Amino acid sequence: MSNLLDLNFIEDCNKQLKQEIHQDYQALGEKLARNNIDIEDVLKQAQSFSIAVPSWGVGTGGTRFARFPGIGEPRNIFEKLEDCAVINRLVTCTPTVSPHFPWDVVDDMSALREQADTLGLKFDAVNSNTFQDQADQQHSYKYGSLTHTDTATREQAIKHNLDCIEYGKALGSKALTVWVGDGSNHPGQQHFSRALERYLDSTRVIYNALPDDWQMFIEHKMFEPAFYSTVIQDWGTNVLCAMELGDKAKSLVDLGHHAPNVNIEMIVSRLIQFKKLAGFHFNDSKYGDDDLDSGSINPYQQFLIFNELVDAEYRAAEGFDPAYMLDQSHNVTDPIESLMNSAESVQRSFVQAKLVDREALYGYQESNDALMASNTLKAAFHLDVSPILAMARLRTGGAINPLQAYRRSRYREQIASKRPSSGHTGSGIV
Ligand code: RM4
Ligand code: MN
Ligand code: MN
Repeated sequence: MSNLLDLNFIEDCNKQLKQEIHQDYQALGEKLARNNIDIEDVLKQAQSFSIAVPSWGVGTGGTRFARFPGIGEPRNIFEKLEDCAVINRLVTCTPTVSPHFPWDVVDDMSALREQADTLGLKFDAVNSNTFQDQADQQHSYKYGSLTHTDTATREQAIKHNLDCIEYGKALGSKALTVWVGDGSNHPGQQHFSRALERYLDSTRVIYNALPDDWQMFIEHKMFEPAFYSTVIQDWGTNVLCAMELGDKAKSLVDLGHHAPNVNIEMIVSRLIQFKKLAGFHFNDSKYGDDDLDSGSINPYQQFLIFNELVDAEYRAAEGFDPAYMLDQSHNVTDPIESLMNSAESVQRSFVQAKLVDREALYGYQESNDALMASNTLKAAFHLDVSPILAMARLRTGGAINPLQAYRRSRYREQIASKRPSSGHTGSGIV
């Protein structure tokens, strides 16, 4: 496919950087050793981290105003997988892909699974889509899907989710993520509790169709496309529904789907405590559901979220097994570059959180030493763990500097001639 998948090429890219990275790794190792931390242990933790790439993220995104396509965009799920493989080849922490249906439906799902296998990829949670109409569909989702007032429309939306479970089974997935845009634009337009009752009636049917070893991830979002009210608008409604449905239903946290200034790390803690944390859609935001690159705006928040996650691991919290996924829209960057950067950014927060002196923190909490508690977190956040991340990649056959290697490969330029432009410049969510 490309020289990028060639071990020799990556080896060659790493050659010039190897000496420097060994020196930096050693220096950081000595620094950590002064705090009785073995850098090799931290490295193993870094290598254990993995995060799924969204199939819809490898195409250029857009806003409701316009989309400015890049060159060599993938035109179907097979090409999307090729790009995902390039990402994983270089960063080595993205071995899974989260597909979105019907966008990624193909006639032969087993062929898709085979291609993924060949590329060294597996599938994470499958996503349903009842937030837009498809060309061939009978009932419109203009006024809602799983919560629509019309029974036939609800049934159609339920059927789509059941189909997604079947696609997922064929691909080896173990979870269905359900996000609905259902809501209203005018006060009075929708009866709040009736709409939620309909949601629960619909999702119960979907829940009951889940295989025993599957989970249902419920995703909330405060607003957009509905601008007055949204049926599953926040983590409160989300977790109430997950509790109503049963143990296999959990709440998914998309970082951009909250009101500004909401304490997301605290929501995470609550969901962990009640065994209801499904996992994450990582991205960053400044104003709303901006879908910016993870850690590009507020890396401290991302670290504080991982502080809660690592704390749960440290305390061996029961039922704790969150799924990590990226969910971003790359409007002005090469999606492959953004996804590599973001995967590393999330991995960085994870590793930094591993370096929090947890016993010291608990001590400061018990003695009400607010300043030292805060400084304990800051100490880990300020550590530059780049050498650990680079060494983790080097030892697993990835690139010391993924971005540099990717640009040097000229993958995008090469692939552009094989993938003529789709010409689609209209608005688009992704
Ligand atoms: C939504 C939400 C969902 C994703 C779609 C494309 O805002 O984040 O997770 O499936 O976008
Ligand atoms: Mn999302
Ligand atoms: Mn979103």
